[in-house]
Amino acid sequence: MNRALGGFLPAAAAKPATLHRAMRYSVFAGGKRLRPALCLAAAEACGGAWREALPLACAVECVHTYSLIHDDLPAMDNDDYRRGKPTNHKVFGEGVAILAGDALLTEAFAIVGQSKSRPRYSQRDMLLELAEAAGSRALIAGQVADLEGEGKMTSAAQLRYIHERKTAALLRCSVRLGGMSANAGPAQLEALGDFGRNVGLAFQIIDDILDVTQTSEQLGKTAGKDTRAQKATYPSIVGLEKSRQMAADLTGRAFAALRVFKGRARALEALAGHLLRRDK
Ligand code: GRG
Repeated sequence: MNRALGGFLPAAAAKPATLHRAMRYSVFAGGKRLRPALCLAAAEACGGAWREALPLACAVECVHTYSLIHDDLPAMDNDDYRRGKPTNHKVFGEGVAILAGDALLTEAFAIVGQSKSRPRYSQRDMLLELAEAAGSRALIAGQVADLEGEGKMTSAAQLRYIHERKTAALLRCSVRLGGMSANAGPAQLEALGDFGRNVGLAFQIIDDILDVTQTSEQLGKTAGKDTRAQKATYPSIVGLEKSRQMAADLTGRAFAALRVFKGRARALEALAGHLLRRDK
């Protein structure tokens, strides 16, 4: 993944070097590469070769990294640490951090534009898949609802709205793009979407749980931030135990969605299991 990402991104020395260094700083800051892993595993589940899914996996990671850089900005979550390192704007300044995020988002579409069409899916289908997940009705809608909800009473339904968009949309897109790279049939693509959505929701609930149960050192980012920002989280609305149960139920639903792959989705199963057990 790192080699492929390094190949797609402009070299650090390419002009404007500050911008390209800033883009690379966050892309190579030590993220878990969860979305790319899901993308490659989905391609394999559909009988495809993971190499064919690499460009799409890189594109999703670029969108994800852009969203983290912008989320950390003073105007949004105002965070000093991400992935155990100072956030992009702390190192490069706010202006360059905003532009590095913009450039990564744009680069993502350029990368999809370089990937191959498949018999069932054109490049246009793949571009639209990513655009929908990253756009104003999904990822950005979730971020807006999150911003507007700070300090206000939030219901469990509103929280689900936020998580489905802010977190689950890009995870769902990752597996669907992996499936598209393998020319997945309609039932397989539907199953991958279902899997991605449930894993995405479980992932976010676990993220909320870790925010209140782990230290900043363990997480590599500021722990306890949600509570201090008076952000609604699953633990704050339904409690820790119920949150754990909900994450386990969602993971169970994600596993159930994989039945259609008849044992060929082992990597996806392993990833979902790992997410439920993770401690950072
Ligand atoms: C700025 C449009 C815009 C959106 C920001 C990504 C995001 C939306 C906010 C960051 C805060 C947050 C809790 C988002 C939910 C998704 C999530 C859990 C991101 C962290 O993903 P990981 O753990 O990160 O996969 P790494 O660093 O491992 O890649």
